[in-house]
Amino acid sequence: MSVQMQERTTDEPVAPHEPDKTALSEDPARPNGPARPSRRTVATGLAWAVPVVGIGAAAPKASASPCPPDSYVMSWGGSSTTYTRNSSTSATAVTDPDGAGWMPPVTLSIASVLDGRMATGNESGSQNQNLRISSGTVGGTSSRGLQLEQTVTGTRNSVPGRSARQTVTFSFSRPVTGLSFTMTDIDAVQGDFVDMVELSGAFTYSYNSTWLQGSGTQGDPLRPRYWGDRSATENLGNATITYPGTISSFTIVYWNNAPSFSNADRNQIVTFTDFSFQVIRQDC
Ligand SMILES: [Ca+2]
Ligand SMILES: [Ca+2]
Ligand SMILES: [Ca+2]
Repeated sequence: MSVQMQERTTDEPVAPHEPDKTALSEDPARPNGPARPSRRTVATGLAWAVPVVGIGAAAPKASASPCPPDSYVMSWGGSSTTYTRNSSTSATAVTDPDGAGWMPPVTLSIASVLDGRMATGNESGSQNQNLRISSGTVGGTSSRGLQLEQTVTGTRNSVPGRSARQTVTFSFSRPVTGLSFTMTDIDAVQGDFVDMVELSGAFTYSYNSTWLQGSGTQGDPLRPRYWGDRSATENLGNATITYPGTISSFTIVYWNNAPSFSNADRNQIVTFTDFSFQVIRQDC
């Protein structure tokens, strides 16, 4: 019989609690080893209030233009953005800050591809929040969230690791500069899931290094340091991502690094806060 323990959706208010501080394995190359504290965990244990800031790759400078930048916010659930979920693997968002004014709308196309033993939604099929906007705010922020929800499928006798994954491509209709957003709810529950997040391209990241680790690359994904289910009111699973250069698209790879499975529903969730960015026209 399946235990109905699920990763809480962001719609579900949960009272804050003292987080469990049982450490996960720090080495992504040895994902299935026993959870253990590491020297680095101890060394950074005092850095509660100091976010770690790193650079995923060398960032190009924004292209020169005589035009002042136009600022946009793709606001999940906000009136300035029209969001359409076509399916659990396809969505479109359109934002136009000044409506009929001279700033042109920007369209964001979102497309998910599933590999291996990975499906969208939860394992029992009773819920599917993938590419759905949360009804409430996420990660202790004032923003509603664009959610990814997925589950490993098949036998519980083996863990698929990264061979089961969701790859989400975000494509903008115009090149955007300085794209920034926060990912929330990067967490882990024993026997169930360990959120692993990789991003493409040249970005910087910032998070509370007491709770999160990694640089967001394939070899060193963003991931939690400790077991514990972060709720919608907590910011301990938050990582802020910024693409300082000009990009037209980026990709997220999301997978489950649980070292073993219990009978829990193996769904896992991460969310994105509003996307803020600039468009630099070349024709003013
Ligand atoms: Ca306009
Ligand atoms: Ca959670
Ligand atoms: Ca999560």
